[in-house]
Amino acid sequence: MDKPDYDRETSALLLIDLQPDFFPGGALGVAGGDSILPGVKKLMNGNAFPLKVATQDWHPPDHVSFADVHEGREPFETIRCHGHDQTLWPPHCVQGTAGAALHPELPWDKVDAILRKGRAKDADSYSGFRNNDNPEGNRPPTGLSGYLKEKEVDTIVLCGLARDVCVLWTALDGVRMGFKTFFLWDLTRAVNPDQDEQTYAELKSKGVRIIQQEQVWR
Ligand code: VGL
Ligand code: ZN
Repeated sequence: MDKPDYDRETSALLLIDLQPDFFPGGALGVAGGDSILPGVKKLMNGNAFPLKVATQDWHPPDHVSFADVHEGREPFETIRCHGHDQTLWPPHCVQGTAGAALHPELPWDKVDAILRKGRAKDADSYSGFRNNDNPEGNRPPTGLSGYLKEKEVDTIVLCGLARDVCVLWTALDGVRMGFKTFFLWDLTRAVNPDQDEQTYAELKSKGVRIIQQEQVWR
């Protein structure tokens, strides 16, 4: 398989939402999630990337994305929120709970920075770069883009959960923010695998490059 064309020195590995709540048995468990652990661990322990950054979904107990805070609503329904659609999820990644922790089987000592997102009660944040929205109708940045640029990163390579939600949104924002963006397809899994074809097509059409884990190992 061809190596992707980017400069190792200016690349960063982005580890998206690797938290027990997104793994099988978790509050919002993603089927097949456990199967990405060995490959993710290998990249975390290896030297393919000079910088490694993680995101951590980190919600208050009454977060707007939780179905149970909306009278009569069920998980996976959609509501209107700040003028756009918001999927309602089972409560997950509640600040300070075991399900919200960084996955206990991964080597977190190898990670340079950890960014918590979704902390405000009334706005969701799928992307590591910007909130989904806020009551004023804009998408405030998290600061991750500035951090990476100050570290002279021009290329980001993403893995984690979930393929069709937070990894997808972070990749699309990565392109919008000017990063050469790679998506490690086999080191992600979807909440809704029926969306895979659509996710793949959307990534491609927006300029995200889709690769497999063997392409970065060295
Ligand atoms: C995620 C749904 C809700 C994710 C986070 O990490 O993909 N999905 N919050
Ligand atoms: Zn969430």
